[in-house]
Amino acid sequence: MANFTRGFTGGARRGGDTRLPPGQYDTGATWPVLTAELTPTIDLDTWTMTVDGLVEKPTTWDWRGIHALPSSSYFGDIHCVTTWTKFDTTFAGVSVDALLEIAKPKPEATHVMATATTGYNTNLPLDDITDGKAWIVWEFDGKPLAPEHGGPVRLLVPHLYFWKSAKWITQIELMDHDEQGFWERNGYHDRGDPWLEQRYQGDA
Ligand SMILES: Nc1nc2c(c(=O)[nH]1)N[C@H]1C(S)=C(S)[C@@H](COP(=O)(O)O)O[C@H]1N2
Ligand SMILES: [Mo]
Repeated sequence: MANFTRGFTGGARRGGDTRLPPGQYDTGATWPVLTAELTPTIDLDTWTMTVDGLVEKPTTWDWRGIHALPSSSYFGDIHCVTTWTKFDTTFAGVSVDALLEIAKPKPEATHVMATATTGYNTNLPLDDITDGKAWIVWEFDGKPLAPEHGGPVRLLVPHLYFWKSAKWITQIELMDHDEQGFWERNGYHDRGDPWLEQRYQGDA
């Protein structure tokens, strides 16, 4: 019988509980797919990403244009409100900061709505997608992001529950107020910090 230590086996917790937010479990090597709508087929020749609303310069990037921006990657964990956490993910794309540097949010902008080509949307405080906390990504583990995981391009906001990371994102609209997106209207929290366990409306 193999002699093993709990904590060093696949699927077991690593690094004790310190990396696992309250109420979460380690999903190990698997990456569950959670999609409310059908996975869309997206043509890279016509794909665009727009930042508009309360900005000085509403801007739309095409596939070439967004790849011309400085690349940026994320290495770390992701947390879904359905209680799985995936450790040590690697995503690559561009930082949302790079897009905002060009579009220039107006001073009155406080929140954003991130919208997918499918109509799925989710709201975020502007502060949660600035200063190196959010990315527009097209690679996972060095390979093109799979369609079921939001490929060709999704939003990644890893410090919040993963429903904030809109798959197939095409628009970030800057607003001077908060407005609820798809899951928020259906009872999920407006912010969704996994460390504060902000799962549902009414949670701290
Ligand atoms: N467009 C879109 N984005 C979405 C969702 C969705 O249903 N549609 N689900 C959200 C939820 S609840 C989670 S947990 C993650 C799941 O991403 P994954 O399927 O790549 O694990 O995407 C988020 N982004
Ligand atoms: Mo989720």
